[in-house]
Amino acid sequence: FLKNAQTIGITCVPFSGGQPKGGVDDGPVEMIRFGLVDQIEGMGYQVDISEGMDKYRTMQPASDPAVGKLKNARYVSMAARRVSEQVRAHCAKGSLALTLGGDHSIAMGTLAGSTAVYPDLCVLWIDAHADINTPATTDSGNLHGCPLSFLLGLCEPDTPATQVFDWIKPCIRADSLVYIGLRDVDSGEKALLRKHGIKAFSMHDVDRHGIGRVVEMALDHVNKDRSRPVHMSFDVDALDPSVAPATGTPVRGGLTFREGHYICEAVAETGCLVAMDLVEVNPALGDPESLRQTVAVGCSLVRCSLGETLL
Ligand code: EXY
Ligand code: MN
Ligand code: MN
Ligand code: MN
Repeated sequence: FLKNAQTIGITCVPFSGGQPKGGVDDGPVEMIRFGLVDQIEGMGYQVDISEGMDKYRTMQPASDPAVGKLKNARYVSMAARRVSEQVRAHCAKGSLALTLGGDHSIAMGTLAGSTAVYPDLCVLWIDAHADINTPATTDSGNLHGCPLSFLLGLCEPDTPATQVFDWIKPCIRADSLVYIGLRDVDSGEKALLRKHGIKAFSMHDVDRHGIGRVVEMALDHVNKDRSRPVHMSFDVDALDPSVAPATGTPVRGGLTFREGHYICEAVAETGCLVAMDLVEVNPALGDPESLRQTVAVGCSLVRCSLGETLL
């Protein structure tokens, strides 16, 4: 693959069906309103924006009864499928696929799309949460807590849930995934991480080793020679709520402003980034200043991942 893409293919996904709180569907438009496209163009990139973002709002089925415990399963599946097509098209053109969410269930689509073009890519999942519940282990039934179980092929086979998501084929190997930022992981998720030997750097590890060493260890685990394409899925709730307050499932004790940016800078330095998700910005939560701060930090993380702060 070609390192350092010169075109950024943006997919806006105004979608909130993977969790119960309204407003996260307005994340993309707020980041665009903040000037993200001009900022990216100002860095010298071409920008190519997917058409028809409003379709995500209108594709909700009239009836979507629970599938086992899963809520809005048909809606999530349809939206993610469309995301996968848009991300796949950007990657196929050699553009870096940047997806603005929306809740994290849309990563079923972003990773299905990116891996269709780059089957050998590795995944950095930056999050307070592990998002690896299966249809059986989830307590909440919220699909933003589940995308990785579908992508890794960990779901219990031949259930109604696997039928609704039958278009998702396992596309990520357990040893090609690494987490940074975890601090709120369900017991069923911990068992899955252990069972499949998935590498995870929690906030405890960040405290212990420092962010520089953690990112180096994470990249060494999945991308020793810095030669594989990288998909970074960045959930803004990985950051401490004092830095990114406007998000649906905040957890205290998160990454500082600099730690979050350091991760993005180190990824930019590899030149290997082919896809990035920036998700879970919810402009409806909190006061106007919380909103401005969270949108601004989301845009800043994107720019840093594209090399803004490299000298
Ligand atoms: N583990 C919890 C659940 O499955 O409901 C919380 C998940 C929150 C997921 C946020 C998006 O990262
Ligand atoms: Mn809205
Ligand atoms: Mn998440
Ligand atoms: Mn999260």
